[in-house]
Amino acid sequence: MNGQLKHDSLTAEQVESFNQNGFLIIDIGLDDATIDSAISDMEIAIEEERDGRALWPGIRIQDGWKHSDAIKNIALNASAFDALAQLFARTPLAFQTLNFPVGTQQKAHSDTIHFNSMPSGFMAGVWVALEDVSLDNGALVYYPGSHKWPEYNMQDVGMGIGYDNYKHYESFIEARIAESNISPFYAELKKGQALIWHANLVHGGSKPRMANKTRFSQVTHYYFKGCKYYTPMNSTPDNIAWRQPTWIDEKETLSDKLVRMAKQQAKKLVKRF
Ligand SMILES: O=C(O)CCC(=O)C(=O)O
Repeated sequence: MNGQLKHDSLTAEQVESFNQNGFLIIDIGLDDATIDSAISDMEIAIEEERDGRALWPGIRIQDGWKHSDAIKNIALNASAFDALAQLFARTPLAFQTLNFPVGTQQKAHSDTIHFNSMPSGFMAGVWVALEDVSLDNGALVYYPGSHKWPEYNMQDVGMGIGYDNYKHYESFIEARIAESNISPFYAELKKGQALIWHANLVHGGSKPRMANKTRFSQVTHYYFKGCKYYTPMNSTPDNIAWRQPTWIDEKETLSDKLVRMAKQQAKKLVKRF
């Protein structure tokens, strides 16, 4: 991300609300052309993957920014960077994009099980609606204030590390939600709006009320400068699974960029004919 970051783009009330609730909804000024291109790049990627099948809840495109300028531009959106810089008082570093064509129905979790930092908590997600989102097409669901809970890991759950035990983590979080009496909120965002979540905010994807409706959306994950990064799900106190993230704004060589653009154009042409 080039250019100077602003540290005053949010009001004091917005910062306070983020600190209290663990999320903030903002407008990040995306233009329709960028959103439309991101969707059309997603459609190409999905077509390659789905092999005639209907769209299914778990489908997602990971790191589409490597192939799509529009997805990359959303990940590097200046308003999102300014807001994150102000909220965390460090320089944000985008490291992963996920694009979803339909509601995910993902169970409630905190991103701190997947991504954390030392010092802890310097991670955030920015979830962008690429079309209007409602309960009909499966809104993001979140639990305000849950970012103040402990950062639960596999040792808290009483299980060994690794994805095989992730379902036990999900049940553990479900039980914490039930005890907490926190009511779920649903992010019914308008196209172009963004929801910033704190790494420890419990969130997931609600079940769409209507089948076969798209819910084009993108989440970008950010770490912050000056930390070490790791994967709690695969870590024990004695053996930390460190991450070496690839930052999204790392420069591409000109030849790589030309090859990538040529491939993108070829795919668009194949799709058209
Ligand atoms: O988009 C959704 O429905 C949920 C996404 C989510 O939970 C995540 O990306 O961590």
